[in-house]
Amino acid sequence: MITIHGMQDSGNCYKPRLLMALLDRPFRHQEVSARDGSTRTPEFLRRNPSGQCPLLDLGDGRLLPESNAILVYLAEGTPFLADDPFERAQTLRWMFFEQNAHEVSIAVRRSLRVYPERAAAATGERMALTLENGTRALGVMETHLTTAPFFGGPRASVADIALYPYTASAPEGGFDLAPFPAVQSWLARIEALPGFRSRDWLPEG
Ligand SMILES: N[C@@H](CCC(=O)N[C@@H](CS)C(=O)NCC(=O)O)C(=O)O
Repeated sequence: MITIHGMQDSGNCYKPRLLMALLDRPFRHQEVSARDGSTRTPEFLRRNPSGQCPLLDLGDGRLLPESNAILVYLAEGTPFLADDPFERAQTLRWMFFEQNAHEVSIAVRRSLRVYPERAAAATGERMALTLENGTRALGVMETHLTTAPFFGGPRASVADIALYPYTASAPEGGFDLAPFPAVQSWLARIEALPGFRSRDWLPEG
């Protein structure tokens, strides 16, 4: 049985959980957290030297960190990852965008606002820069979504699953989604997918 080691309220950790729910596949969730030190134990660092979650444990000794790598692995052979090389590359393009331009501003600004232990790092300069960069990333998404219903292809793909969590929680980071109506419609399309679960959902058992 697959185990996903993750923090329940982390968007990066929500991504593989959401894909497994959409695929209706069984898995276990193992809670780990930067706040209780469980991502810094020698045992966890042996399994993932970056000390970060999510961490996919295939149960046969194989381990895979990095949320978007986990999505690509789990989606192989499913409608969430195209076989066509160009469509697959478009999917990866948006997943790289998510890590390079979106997560680093939108998720970071949310964490600076939401987690008290990060308050000291929430300088005025940093808050202004993440707001500017995150708003620009939302604008790039809005432009794309005025011509296409999803990222990476004509149907929902792992690019959409990579982009969904921190876009949905962007208001927690102080981002106003009102100027981005196409992004709001896309969020609603993802939430209407069969099997969709919200971030607070965990598998039973
Ligand atoms: N690029 C990584 C980022 C992972 C990441 O930042 N994880 C955070 C939770 S959202 C974490 O593990 N923080 C704990 C720590 O750094 O100690 C991914 O997409 O998986």
